[in-house]
Amino acid sequence: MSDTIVFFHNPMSRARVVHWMLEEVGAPYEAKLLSFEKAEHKNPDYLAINPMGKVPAIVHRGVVVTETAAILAYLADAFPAAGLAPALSDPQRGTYLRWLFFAAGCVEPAVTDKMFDRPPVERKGSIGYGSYEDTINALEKAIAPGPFICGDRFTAADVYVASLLGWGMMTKGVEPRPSFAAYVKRATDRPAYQRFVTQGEAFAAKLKG
Ligand SMILES: N[C@@H](CCC(=O)N[C@@H](CS)C(=O)NCC(=O)O)C(=O)O
Repeated sequence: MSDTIVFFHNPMSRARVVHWMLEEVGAPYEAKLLSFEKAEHKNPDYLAINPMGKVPAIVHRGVVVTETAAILAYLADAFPAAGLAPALSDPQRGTYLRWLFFAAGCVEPAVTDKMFDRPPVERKGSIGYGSYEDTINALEKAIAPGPFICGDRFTAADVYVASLLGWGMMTKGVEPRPSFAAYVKRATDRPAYQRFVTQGEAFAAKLKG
């Protein structure tokens, strides 16, 4: 069985987060580009991989992983030499998992609800993220000690949180607080991010044909 990671990708999507992560990990991968215009993500072959018909997805050692945060956690654990997750015995693992899950379960829906102008729900006690303001303020506290979520150590949680904040500030879904801008800059100054940007442009050009 091949050890190469097969990565189902569209460079104008959330799959960008996984692309950056793959560059951080440094393991061999093959990107399969899916055109949204041609609805290639709704082809039966791809629906057999992800019945949601959404990207990203990866297949590694015969197993499918979908959901951006799950893929990040999987890759960090599958390739420990990259040092992108605290070990099981490291108490920092709790902090790492906490904010990785918070990003997927709270930050993402809070920011997308705001971007798409979905009205705030009165019963915030029943909503997982409570309110946009509470979510963003909690995230700001998490990154405040810095430089990264687990202190000096850059992890997969930073790949996700910095991606969400960078995208959120670019699309005006997140206000550009100075602490967010500084954190995103620290995370994206990394060589792996720069490789991801260069390759992403090439992928986008290839899809355009
Ligand atoms: N919960 C998924 C969301 C993935 C997702 O929404 N992907 C979008 C692109 S950003 C997609 O594939 N949309 C195409 C469609 O649904 O037709 C994750 O976190 O990976």
